[in-house]
Amino acid sequence: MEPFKLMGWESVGPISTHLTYRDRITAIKNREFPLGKFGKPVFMANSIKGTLRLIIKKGWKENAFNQFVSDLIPIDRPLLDFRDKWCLERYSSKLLPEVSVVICFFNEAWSTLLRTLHSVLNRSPPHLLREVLLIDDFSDMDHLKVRLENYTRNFPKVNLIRTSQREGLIRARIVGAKKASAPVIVFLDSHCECTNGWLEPLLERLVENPKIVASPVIDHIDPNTFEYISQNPKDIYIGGFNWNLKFIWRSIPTDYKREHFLLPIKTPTIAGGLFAIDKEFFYCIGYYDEGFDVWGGENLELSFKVWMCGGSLEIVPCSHVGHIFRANFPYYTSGESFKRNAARLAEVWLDDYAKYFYERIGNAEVSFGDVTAQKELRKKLKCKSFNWYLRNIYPEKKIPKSNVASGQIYNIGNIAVCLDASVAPPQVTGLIHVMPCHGQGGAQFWEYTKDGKIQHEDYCLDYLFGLITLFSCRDRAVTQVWLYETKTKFIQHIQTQQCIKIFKDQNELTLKLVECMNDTTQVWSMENYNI
Ligand code: LR7
Ligand code: MN
Repeated sequence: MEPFKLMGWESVGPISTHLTYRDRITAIKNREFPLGKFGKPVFMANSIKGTLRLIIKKGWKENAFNQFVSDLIPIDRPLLDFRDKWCLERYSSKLLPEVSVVICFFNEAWSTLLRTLHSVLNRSPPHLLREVLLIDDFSDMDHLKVRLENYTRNFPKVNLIRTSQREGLIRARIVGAKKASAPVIVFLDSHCECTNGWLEPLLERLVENPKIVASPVIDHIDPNTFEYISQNPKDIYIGGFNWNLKFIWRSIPTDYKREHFLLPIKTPTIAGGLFAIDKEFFYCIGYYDEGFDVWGGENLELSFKVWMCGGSLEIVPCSHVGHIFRANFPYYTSGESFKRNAARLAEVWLDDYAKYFYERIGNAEVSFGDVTAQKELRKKLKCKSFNWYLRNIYPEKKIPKSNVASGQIYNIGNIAVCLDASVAPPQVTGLIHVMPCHGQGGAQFWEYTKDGKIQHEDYCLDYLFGLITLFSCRDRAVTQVWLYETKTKFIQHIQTQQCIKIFKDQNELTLKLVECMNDTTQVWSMENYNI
């Protein structure tokens, strides 16, 4: 049998190197050598081959994280206490309300689901934890059937509830909210780890004001090594959104005033998976829109609704919960269902600002169903306008200006190709591509602004180190100024006086700046040109 090197062993005790991987894994499973202790990473050698490699691959495919590593880590692994002394002295569990913790899951791995559960059971003051509701959203994996039923039976506070059809996470959460018996509901994703003292600071906010919806700081659990990476409390992110109606993380505005960096921070939006809410308040604002399918949009719906209808959202720096951030979905969800959710959101809550969303999806017709009930609720609750929300809650949010042009930018010579900003999100700064035009906005939605910028969200077409790239827009950046002339249809870079040309590079299309010349590879069309 091939030797199997699982790095990181050094940290858990002496191990004889001649053991085969099976022996080693047995040893780990018998907890002779607990891996991932205190949130430490588990590294695997790249050279693993054979059956084991296939098992690891399957784990990634089914979960979009390294299930093999997760399975080796105890379901109740200890974590470090990340709390600052300030937090330790400030919070106690006295005089706080009881909670129902609701965890919805669809085909979650055994180890991650149970690690979530045990972190709740072990790290919540028992007198505050009335129940944990596990909502199974019609999973079909075997381990979530009888095995899970038998397991949860050992824990009187744990209640396993199954939906009778796949509802999607939004309606599954509503099922949980309706079943919850405690006065406060705390939602968690099914692959989280709560840290010591996570609950009390959240509840304290709801006691202060039941219309506050409180989110913990969401720490990262690495999807590959399962390292627990705590966010620096001095550098916490809050929520925002872009006009595609997706949630984004952003730094705290520099002029935001707080007496202490560990005090709760108001946030215009929350990421959506992890938060505490007063049950009565959640009921009053109509839970979520039940017309939302599978995934997405409900976080902004809740955020807009809470602020506009008299509540507020906060991130509480003394409360830390880890979440596995993964790069893709392990389950099927179509762009269409997100678009439908977003359209419902825009129709009900965005007033005139809905047009910016529709522009960004190519002004496509979306069949979003019936939203009368949601509109009536908004009226009944006398909620404020979206304009009020933007001015008072999210004043930093840039309202799209009236632009010279907006939409796709396509090449006349190759009429089917468009400028495309789709670079993987964390590295949005990067080379700009040309791709087949799809007419659906998104990464092919550009604005040509009055000051000569060619802009996608907060990123601008730039010319740096001899490359046409995408870079954060800056007010006085000379490298970001372009002239589009309606007569020649050239896109000219002002600083260098050169024009954008398409090159064919071994079947791949690339962009370069060259001397301006009347050639169809340099001729571009900007949609909706207004001046
Ligand atoms: O059909 C489904 N039914 C479910 O019950 C699909 C999913 N789910 C469960 C799933 O098992 C998980 O527990 O719903 C939960 C969330 O699904 P994820 O983990 O695939 O979503 P995510 O972490 O990628 O997405 C974030 O945005 C979602 C938008 O709908 C939800 O609000 C998630 O709760 C949210 N997660 C977080 O806020 C954690 C922080 C990450 C960020 C940003
Ligand atoms: Mn998640």
